[in-house]
Amino acid sequence: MTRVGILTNGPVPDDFTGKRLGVCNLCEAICGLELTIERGTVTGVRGNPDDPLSRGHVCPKGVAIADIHADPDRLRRPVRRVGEGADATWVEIGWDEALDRVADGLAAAINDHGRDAVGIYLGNPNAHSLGSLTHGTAMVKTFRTRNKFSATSVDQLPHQFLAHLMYGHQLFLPIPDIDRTSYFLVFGANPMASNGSLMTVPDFPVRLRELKARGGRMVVFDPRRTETARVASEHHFVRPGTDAFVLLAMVQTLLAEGLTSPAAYVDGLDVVERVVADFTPELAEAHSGVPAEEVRRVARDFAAADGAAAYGRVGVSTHAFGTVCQWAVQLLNLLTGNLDRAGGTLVTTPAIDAVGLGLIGRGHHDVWRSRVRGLPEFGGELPVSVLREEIETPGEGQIRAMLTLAGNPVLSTPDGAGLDRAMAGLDFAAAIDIYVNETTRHADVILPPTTALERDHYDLVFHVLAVRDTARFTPAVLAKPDGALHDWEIYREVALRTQARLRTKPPLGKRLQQRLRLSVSPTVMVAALLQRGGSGATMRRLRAEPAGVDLGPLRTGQLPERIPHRSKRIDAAPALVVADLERLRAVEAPQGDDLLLIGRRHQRDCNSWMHNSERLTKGKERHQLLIHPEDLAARGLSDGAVATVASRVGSVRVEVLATEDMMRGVVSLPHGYGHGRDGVRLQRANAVAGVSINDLTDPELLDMTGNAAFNGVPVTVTA
Ligand SMILES: Nc1nc2c(c(=O)[nH]1)N[C@H]1C(S)=C(S)[C@@H](COP(=O)(O)OP(=O)(O)OC[C@H]3O[C@@H](n4cnc5c(=O)[nH]c(N)nc54)[C@H](O)[C@@H]3O)O[C@H]1N2
Ligand SMILES: Nc1nc2c(c(=O)[nH]1)N[C@H]1C(S)=C(S)[C@@H](COP(=O)(O)OP(=O)(O)OC[C@H]3O[C@@H](n4cnc5c(=O)[nH]c(N)nc54)[C@H](O)[C@@H]3O)O[C@H]1N2
Ligand code: SF4
Ligand SMILES: [Mo]
Repeated sequence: MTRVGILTNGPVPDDFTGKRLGVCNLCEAICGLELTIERGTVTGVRGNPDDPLSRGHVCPKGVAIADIHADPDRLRRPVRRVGEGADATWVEIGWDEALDRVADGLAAAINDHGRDAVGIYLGNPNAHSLGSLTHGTAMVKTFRTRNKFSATSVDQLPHQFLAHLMYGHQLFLPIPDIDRTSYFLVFGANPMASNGSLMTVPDFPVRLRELKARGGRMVVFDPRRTETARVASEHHFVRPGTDAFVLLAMVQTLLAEGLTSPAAYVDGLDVVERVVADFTPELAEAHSGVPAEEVRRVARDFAAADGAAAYGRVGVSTHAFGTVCQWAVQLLNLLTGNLDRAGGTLVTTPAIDAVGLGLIGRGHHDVWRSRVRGLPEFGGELPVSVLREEIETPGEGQIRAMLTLAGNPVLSTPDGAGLDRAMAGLDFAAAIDIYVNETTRHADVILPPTTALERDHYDLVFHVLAVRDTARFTPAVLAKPDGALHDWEIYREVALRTQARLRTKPPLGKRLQQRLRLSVSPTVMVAALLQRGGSGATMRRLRAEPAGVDLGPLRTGQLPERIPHRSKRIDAAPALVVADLERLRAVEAPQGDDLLLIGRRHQRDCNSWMHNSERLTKGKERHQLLIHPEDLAARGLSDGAVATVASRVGSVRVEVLATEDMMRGVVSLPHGYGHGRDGVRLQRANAVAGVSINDLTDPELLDMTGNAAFNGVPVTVTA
């Protein structure tokens, strides 16, 4: 039971002083919080030790969560832009006027130019808001535009595409059983800073310590000696963009040396054996710089371990061969019998099984293509790398109006500077966001919802991806202020008011159905879904146990029954992925002295926002270009100098920081910086605006899915 059980079922009164449980929604670790409240204001934040998943963990961002609520820069009322660029001013307007203006602007684009004239971008925080998950996607559906984009295609699209092909559902993602594994093989992830991704693993540092204490090992492949690499049992530098060679050579080694023990429900292993035969460790060495003998040894160690889990994340997702990398990661787990095994990778059994209940579709591929470049959709979305050209290229289906939901694509997607210019030319733009940022500064109207502390929360997505099965419902801690709207209420109004203005409306029955669907609150939906899920974690129970209900360690013996494919079999060799090996074979081993640019995250950064939080930005600057001292000297530059970094797409001027943590030939910039643009309204902004890595990344560099290949962008660095 909880230690802080008082007043858990409604917002605290204005004069409340005491403790309250809360939740952090700033990353995938979903930590439970214990808040200290003095006269209605949050004055202290710590991790809740009674949370069965996060066990008291909290990071600096979580501690800063109340600062967002208190932030004077945050929008609390709808605003309308008057003027452009540096001269723009923002005028507060009432909700009715704001919603009508948005509906007018979007409906005009549709009435004059057709449905595809509205482009929509959904940013990362949508996955972290209950109202966005229950109502945001429903609103987006009412627009029926083909020009739908999200952070998925600058992030985990390869995982979803592959899961769809191999297992039959885009979100059927086996999770490393970190609490029991004895060999954790990590490619391109830095959970010590990121707290895990597609693996909800709060308290990673302690879980890793426990792993090592039971004799387990963590082996990391990364072009930078990261915070995670430093605490690993082994770290191997790998040249950016070449992991597919290394991973496939590991698969090849397993097969060549007879180290495999796959389950009976796996098809296509003969094909795998045939197509990976020429991906030898020697070829991997030539491309990646990882010695062939090390590739073989890691493969053998992996196969020999009693419970081993391979895992690859952003470093090998936003990658020219992201899908092939994720395929090889799945194969390592499958071939060694580690899928569905304790200490291997396991499917979760959440209280609301969004996959099993069919709340999220299985995914579909290439049902339509982007108008200009002809890139295929996946799951109803186009790769965001085509957004700029879809705005700028005239003709039928051109995007005339944009709606962004909790997103900042000007900083977050390839060639952000180009997108920035394109957005200035739109007929109309609207944003649902709590800040005037680099993207929303182009909006005609911004609609700001309540923030995390003011709304009820259940993690529909991240319990599905967690290293332990738990369930937790967190009622809003603070009351919704007068004159504020929750995000789901904004979605309902935007959808209904826009539809009311369309010349061609859907049939009345359909519209009534949509109105009803959008008017039921997220909390009521969660209660119904918990009931349907049948785990015993009902809403009544979750309200009585607000720290969360423990449903136990991830379960084994789930397969083949839970494989989403109707055949209940796994396709180990999807034809589309196998075909991409031709492109990989055509890659030439590196030569010349171009540097390769990669990204990074820091424990106190939060994608493209929160850079105005003093708590998070004080101390040493961390926006610099990291570069190996010899690479720096070879360019006649000294540590701390300002250098020009240039790619095919653009250039930036930024301070360099010499460090032997970088592999030779590789440089690193964090993403999410570059706040120096005109008209961005952050009065509290830290003096360091930094530069945007995405002014250098290239919308032409893509994975087979169209996912952005941020890592391994060729750049020059000059004085
Ligand atoms: N080069 C490079 N680029 C990258 C990456 C990389 O590693 N390298 N990473 C990529 C990845 S993984 C991701 S997920 C994307 C993220 O990029 P985006 O999808 O752009 O998401 P954020 O940067 O998190 O932007 C969030 C916006 O949402 C707003 N916001 C915050 N909370 C709320 C809320 O509760 N409601 C509403 N309505 N708005 C809110 C914030 O004000 C902010 O403007 O960036 C990608 N870009
Ligand atoms: N503090 C903090 N936490 C976050 C976020 C944040 O902004 N700040 N963002 C959240 C989001 S949206 C996400 S998606 C997750 C991401 O979670 P992670 O994937 O763990 O995060 P990154 O730090 O981007 O890790 C990518 C790693 O890949 C390495 N890398 C780059 N290129 C290559 C390559 O070609 N090969 C290999 N092997 N490695 C490469 C980089 O050096 C880096 O260490 O983090 C989440 N958590
Ligand atoms: S690890 Fe993630 S969820 Fe936990 S406190 Fe930090 S930002 Fe919040
Ligand atoms: Mo992400």
